[in-house]
Amino acid sequence: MLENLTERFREAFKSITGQSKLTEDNVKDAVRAIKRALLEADVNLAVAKRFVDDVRDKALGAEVLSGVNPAQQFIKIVHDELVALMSDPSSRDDEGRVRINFTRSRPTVVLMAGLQGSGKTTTCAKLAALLVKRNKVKPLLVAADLQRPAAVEQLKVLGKQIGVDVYAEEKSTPPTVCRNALDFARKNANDLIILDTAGRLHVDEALMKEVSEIAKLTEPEEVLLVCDAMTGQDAVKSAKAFDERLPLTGVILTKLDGDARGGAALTVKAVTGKPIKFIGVGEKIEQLEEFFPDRMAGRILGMGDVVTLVEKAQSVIDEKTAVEMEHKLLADEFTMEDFLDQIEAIQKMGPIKDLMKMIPGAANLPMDQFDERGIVHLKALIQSMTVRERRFPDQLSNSRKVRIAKGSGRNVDELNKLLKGFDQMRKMVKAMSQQGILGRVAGYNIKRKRVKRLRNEAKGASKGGARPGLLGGLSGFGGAPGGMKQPTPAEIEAFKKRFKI
Ligand SMILES: Nc1nc2c(ncn2[C@@H]2O[C@H](COP(=O)(O)OP(=O)(O)OP(=O)(O)O)[C@@H](O)[C@H]2O)c(=O)[nH]1
Ligand SMILES: [Mg+2]
Repeated sequence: MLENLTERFREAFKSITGQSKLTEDNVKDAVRAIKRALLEADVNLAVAKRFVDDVRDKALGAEVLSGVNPAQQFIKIVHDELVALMSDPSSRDDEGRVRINFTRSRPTVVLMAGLQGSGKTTTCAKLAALLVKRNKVKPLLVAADLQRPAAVEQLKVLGKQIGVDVYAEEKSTPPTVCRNALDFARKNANDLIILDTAGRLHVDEALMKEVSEIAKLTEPEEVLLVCDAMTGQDAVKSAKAFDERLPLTGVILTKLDGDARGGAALTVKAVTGKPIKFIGVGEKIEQLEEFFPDRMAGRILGMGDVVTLVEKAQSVIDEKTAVEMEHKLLADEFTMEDFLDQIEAIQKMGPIKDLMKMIPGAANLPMDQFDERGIVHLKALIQSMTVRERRFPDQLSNSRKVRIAKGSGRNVDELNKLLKGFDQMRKMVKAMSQQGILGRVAGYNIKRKRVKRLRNEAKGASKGGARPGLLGGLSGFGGAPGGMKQPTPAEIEAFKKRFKI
């Protein structure tokens, strides 16, 4: 889904990666690449232009955050602009979920409209199934497409499949079917009716007349336009045409699973002012999802759940621990025990591979090297060392190495690799901390004075033998964008569930 767009954005960020600052020049290059990416995605010119102008202004006006590198800061700006492009707060409830305008005075009416083959009939059934689950409603599907001979039968089959009643009439007209369906729904105790209407190859007068007549007659609470994402700008154009004739309340974008470019997803809201409410991501009944602009932006940028990762990291590492570690490293007191602590803390955050996936660009990493078994082996080796050996791993004799390897069920080669890796890591982290980067890596904007105070406190703590739970253990995982909102309790719960914490 949206692979091409993701790839183009990745390329656009290249000109900023590794730069020390966002400057007029490097921002210009990145912005030009983003514009190209959007145009290739079939985003219309006006929308693309406005988008990159906004990104440029924000990037150049952004204050330098010491907790974030320029590429991350830039990605965050693009992410937020993408979200803004696709969002419509008025179509969301208090929890940020898609709002359906249910009424209590009569069965709620949802009218589905759209071009031929866009996925109306399938989506009627998908939506009914989704709302049964989400809102505990009792829907009725209405066969108001009398254009195509097999349409009624298709809806009946789908209704049967999901256990939802279907209302159909023989030798009738669509407006009559819909009006009678309302009466039937009242008697049948249905609190929701979904009208499946006919489609045409192109927007034409006969089609528009028929659906607007149905809309006038049934006064639907929701008029949803079903659009095929794969048709890009044509989908957007048809949305505009329908919007002029029907009181649209939202769009359902189907076949996003087959859409590599993403132009319709990006521009429907900007061009028509109507929000995407649901997306179709496959042919199966359950493959209809509520649309969340922030998740979509994350998908498009290929940054997975980096925002969640950063929030999670912030909740695990506190500022004080980061500074304590910096002190320990500078004083050469970083031991294998601290290393073990780090490994354990990272493990607590969830399966390593899942965590890796949340890191931008992680798709390019050799995932196999981050498996759980490897970590278990490392732990076994460290655990079979004595406390002294853990503190002074560089002083291990050969016979001690053999003993440690045996005790852990591993071999000396593996132990040597661990020792070498540990030594390299210590050197690398020490070099970083001497440049004062460590605090930044952990994602904190630690003010100089504060560092001094914390450092003094840390000195006392490490003398007393206190050990930090976790080094800015995510060093190299990237820092937290500044000003990141704190996760809500519900988000934390969802995250815990996802990573089985
Ligand atoms: N891959 C994929 N296929 C979909 C999706 N939604 C619908 N389809 C397929 O698109 C085709 C057309 O779907 P229909 O529901 O019959 O479309 P329609 O708009 O009712 O068509 P008409 O009634 O002829 O106007 C079917 O083969 C569906 O399975 C989706 O989200 N992903
Ligand atoms: Mg149909």
